[in-house]
Amino acid sequence: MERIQVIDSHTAGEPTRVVIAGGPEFHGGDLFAQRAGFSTRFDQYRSAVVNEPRGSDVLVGAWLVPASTSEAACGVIFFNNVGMLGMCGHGLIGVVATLAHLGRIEPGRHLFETAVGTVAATLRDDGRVALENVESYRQAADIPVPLPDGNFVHGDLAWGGNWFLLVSDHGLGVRLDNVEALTARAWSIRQYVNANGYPEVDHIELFGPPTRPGADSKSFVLCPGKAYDRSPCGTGTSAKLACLAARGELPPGEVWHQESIVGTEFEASYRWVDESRGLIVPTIVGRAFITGEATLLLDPHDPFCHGIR
Ligand code: PYC
Repeated sequence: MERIQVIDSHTAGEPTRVVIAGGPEFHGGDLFAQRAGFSTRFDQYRSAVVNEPRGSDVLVGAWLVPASTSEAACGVIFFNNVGMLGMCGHGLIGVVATLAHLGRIEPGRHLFETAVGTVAATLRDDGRVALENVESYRQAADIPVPLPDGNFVHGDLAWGGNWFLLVSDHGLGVRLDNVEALTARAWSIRQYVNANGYPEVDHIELFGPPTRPGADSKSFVLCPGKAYDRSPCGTGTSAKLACLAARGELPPGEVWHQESIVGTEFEASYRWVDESRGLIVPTIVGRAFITGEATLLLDPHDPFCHGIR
């Protein structure tokens, strides 16, 4: 019987399962290479940790691995029900809350290495975390996307640690009771852009007017495995900031309140890295709550030892 120790949390409603012990050994080095090694050699552990019967489609996993430098608290490999992620904003906030829960970090600024770059997270005394994400940018604006009914929507393509297509003219209510229609629309948009020159787009964001007092916008974010993000999505909000910055619709330093489909919120702002190239560093502020401490048991006789894939 193999044992894997995990800490579960949620950030603004979106769950994260952090693997703190057990499973394959990682020997450090560049995080992109460590993620590639995990993906090619140990994908069954990804599935065992996040997929049913131990997990669910919405669960994001975060495997703590050695960092390549001593300046970083650790390296983190993020993954979901269908594969690897680049960065994960809600997940990183979950990692910080987990390490604080374990007494491994104190309030203050900490660095974390991910497969797409090093990020900084400041744990505040009140438990909130301010995440300085990887450099983000808008790659293309107003890409026309035909819908099955013959109408068109338009999307901005942006990088925020994962690739997003951001769509506002989708015509649907961004409400929890409309999740099926939002999922179908986002999935058809994703299939079109992936088949027509943008195979890298992994997440789709549909925006609408906010319902929460003080919020600037509400979003529905569809993840690569067809689950929707319960949080406003840290990397997605970073992509949103890059688009707002590129359009001149949000000055650096001003706070953007991004509401999620379940009514939770991230506070987001940015600073320019290179205005001429539209490069920003986003800061996302949110909070995670610990929901469980568990040991996963991997019984080799169990037909679903490595999850239902
Ligand atoms: O918060 O960046 C995020 C994220 C990505 C996928 C799910 N959450």
